[in-house]
Amino acid sequence: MSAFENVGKIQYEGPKSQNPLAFKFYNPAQIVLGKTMKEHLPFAMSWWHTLGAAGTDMFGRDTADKSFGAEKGTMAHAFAKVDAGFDFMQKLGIEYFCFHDVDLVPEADDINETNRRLDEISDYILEKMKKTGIKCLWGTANMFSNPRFMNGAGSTNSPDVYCFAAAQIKKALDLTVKFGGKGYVFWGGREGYETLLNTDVKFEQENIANLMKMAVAYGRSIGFTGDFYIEPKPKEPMKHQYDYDAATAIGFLRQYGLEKDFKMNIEANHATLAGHTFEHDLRISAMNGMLGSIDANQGDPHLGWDTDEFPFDVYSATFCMLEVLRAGGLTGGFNFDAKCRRPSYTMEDLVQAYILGMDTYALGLLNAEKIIKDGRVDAFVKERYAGFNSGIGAKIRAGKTTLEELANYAAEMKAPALPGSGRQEQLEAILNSILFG
Ligand code: XLS
Ligand code: CA
Ligand code: CA
Repeated sequence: MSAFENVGKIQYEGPKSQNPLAFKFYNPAQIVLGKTMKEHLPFAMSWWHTLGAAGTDMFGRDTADKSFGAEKGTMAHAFAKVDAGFDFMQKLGIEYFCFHDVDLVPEADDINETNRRLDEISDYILEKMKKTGIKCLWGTANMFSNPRFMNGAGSTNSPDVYCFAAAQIKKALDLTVKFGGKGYVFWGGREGYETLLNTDVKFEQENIANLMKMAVAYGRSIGFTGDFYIEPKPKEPMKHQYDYDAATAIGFLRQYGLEKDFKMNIEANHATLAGHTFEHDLRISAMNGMLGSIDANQGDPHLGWDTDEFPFDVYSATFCMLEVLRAGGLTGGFNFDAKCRRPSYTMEDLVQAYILGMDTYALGLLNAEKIIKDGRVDAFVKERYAGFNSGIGAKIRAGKTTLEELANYAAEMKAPALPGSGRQEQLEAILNSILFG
């Protein structure tokens, strides 16, 4: 019996519906700016949170039952998770999933046995994919849970551990290719440091870059044509993580010649942990041609850690979708790297959480469409820089000026006029009238 036996296929019922098991805003077939909502919003299920996380925190054990009728830590449980996961995705109309290697099977003491288990489960997953049409968004290797990675994976001080990281990446890439995954993620959870007293940062970063180069070479050799992603995060579990934010990660990729094979996987909660807005990191990625995929979740401004909540903040989803639409869409998708709050422990809560997330992004998309069609915000930004369209401004933009020439220009003017109001409050009011007017 499936854990979601009592849940039927989730349907769109419209904004007035009071049915907690229906979409209010996500209407897959609805056309928005020439594409269906489903095409705009390729949603993915995170294997780890959805089928694994059961509420354990620093102070208490599981509240949810994610045994799916089998004993945890066994292959029977791994198979039960596949059945539950595909049932769940089908009921919600979710087209993709994302996984870490060790989300799929219990890790054995011997990596050869772990790999054998992965072969077994991936055959079964592949069968399910063929039957249901569900696809893989991205795969990754968990290089942070096992104690061997206490000092990092690519950044470890141990060459032996480095080889285990390589072995896991190789296998996770094999699986990603087997599933036809669109992307492969590097999230450097333990790639960072606690104190410079014991750390050679340059040495560690060079080793990480080498590992990534080997991953690209291997991936391309087995037919992986998708994107590699870095998923930035400033801290947690490490005090300082190397992929602090999009700007830092992009600089790293360029320094080591990896920028052609990589894009960003931007997680909302990680951007805010870095002291940015979500849309900031999306903009930085997009303007560098590196906006690949999104981990759709949100943090809590009152808590300083990675709470991985289901997205509920419609303003944030709106600003996100504005960036995504302006960038021409994602090559990846929207992965709900999110978990229910600990007291929301039933399977129905999980279904409702995904409905909330999907509805929030549908609202974000609809709002972004309105803002773009209204045009006032875009027009203001264009006008704000219009001084650079002619005269000395145009010459500056063309890169045809010298510092002396500009200094002489300034001297002749004696003092410039003020540069024009930023009109932030007016723009915010316009936004509200577009959204709620
Ligand atoms: C943890 C990360 C992780 C990555 C994949 O904070 O979000 O789950 O998405 O390793
Ligand atoms: Ca997170
Ligand atoms: Ca994530």
